[in-house]
Amino acid sequence: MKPSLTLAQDLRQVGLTPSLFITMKTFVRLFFKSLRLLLGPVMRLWEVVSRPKGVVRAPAQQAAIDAQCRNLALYQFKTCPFCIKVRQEMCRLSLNIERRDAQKDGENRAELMLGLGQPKVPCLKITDAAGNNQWLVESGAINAYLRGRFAA
Ligand SMILES: N[C@@H](CCC(=O)N[C@@H](CS)C(=O)NCC(=O)O)C(=O)O
Repeated sequence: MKPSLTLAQDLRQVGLTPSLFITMKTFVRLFFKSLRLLLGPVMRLWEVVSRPKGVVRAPAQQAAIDAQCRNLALYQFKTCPFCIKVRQEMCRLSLNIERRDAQKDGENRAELMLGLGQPKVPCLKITDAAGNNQWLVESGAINAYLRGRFAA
């Protein structure tokens, strides 16, 4: 990235040269990327180990809930702790909701950007009978919605 003239002037005011700024930015990006690479497998393992037991329903009741879940989709990142929190709730409530990776899959990310206007996850896409979509964010709000709609 080539800093603009005004940015370069702003940087000089705080005692940074453009090249030092770029070096620092690259270093910070690398640091967070390494952290994600290291913590990712740990988070995934923790998710598997702490996965709650799902509620067991009569087959007809589960089939009815599965049908309702077809109108829902969770946009998520694999190792985002807030997404894990929602996935754990989905397991607890035995909800077969489609999970869409919005981190690596460009098509899912584009859909999320179009619907929500920002790449924020977790995000639950709720489609009503008329085909209208609601984009629900905040893990706590998503879990409250799922519990309110599906908890026995
Ligand atoms: N308070 C929110 C926090 C969600 C959040 O911070 N998500 C991060 C991923 S862990 C995100 O969407 N970041 C946007 C991005 O990385 O572009 C919640 O509970 O859902």
